[in-house]
Amino acid sequence: MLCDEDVETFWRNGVVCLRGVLPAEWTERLAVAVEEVIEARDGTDLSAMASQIDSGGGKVLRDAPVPGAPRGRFFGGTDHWRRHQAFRDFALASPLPRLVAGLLRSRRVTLYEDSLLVKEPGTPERTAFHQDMAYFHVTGDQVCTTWCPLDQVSVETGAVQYVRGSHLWTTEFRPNFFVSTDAIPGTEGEPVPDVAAEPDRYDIVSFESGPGDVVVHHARTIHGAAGNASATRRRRAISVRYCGDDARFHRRPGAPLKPWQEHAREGDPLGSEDSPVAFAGA
Ligand SMILES: O=C(O)CCC(=O)C(=O)O
Repeated sequence: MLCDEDVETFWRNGVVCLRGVLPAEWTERLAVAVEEVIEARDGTDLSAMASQIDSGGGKVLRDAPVPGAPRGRFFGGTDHWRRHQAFRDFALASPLPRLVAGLLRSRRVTLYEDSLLVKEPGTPERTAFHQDMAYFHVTGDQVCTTWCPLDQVSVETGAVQYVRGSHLWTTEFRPNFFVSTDAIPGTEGEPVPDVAAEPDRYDIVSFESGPGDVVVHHARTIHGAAGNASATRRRRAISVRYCGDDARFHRRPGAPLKPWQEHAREGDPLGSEDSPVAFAGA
């Protein structure tokens, strides 16, 4: 399913689109689970969070309202694999971990987290450009995110945009509030450049993709997305994030901690029940 060129593209550009690598049985089962999660409101209304940031005087990124469309919402959630069997199976038993092992050139792959990212039609909130590593309490070069669309996605509906080659930059960036360029207080590093404000300065790439395709980016690759400017088409996606052989626990001050990370020690290897092994090669 993976060829040498995919692996080389991933390491050269910091992102690669793998076409048709997830059988429909996986994406269809996940789509049912996603509706259950949305119905149960098991996550965060990021549009509501954006309004709170507005009220506090922060800078939220929004596109213009979509004519003729009701205002859509950006709904997100994290670590559904802990609560929902379909998410757990998707992260641990689908073709994803093996693909990741190949791309990361890693013998072993552990699960870091999953994130649900749904932009309903007419969602104005953009995803601010950011670097995943700034949120991850890990260090290492073999760390990545797999972005798995459940709908046909274009730039118009919020396909993720990646700054090609930015995984090679040596600057450490601060995490932001995802719908805002404002950095999370207490975090370390430089602010992420405002890529959306000056797109011509950057080598930006994005992919039209659909169910079965997976876009994999390196954890240091800068990326963001527009809102969903379609009046009718949803943009449902799940990101599953994985670590390879060289990843170790590394606390990043100010970045949100998961309960198990409060007790982890600097340099600990991953692979406990909180970061389960998803693939182990020979
Ligand atoms: O889906 C989005 O809008 C952003 C995705 C993202 O930033 C991620 O999965 O790391």
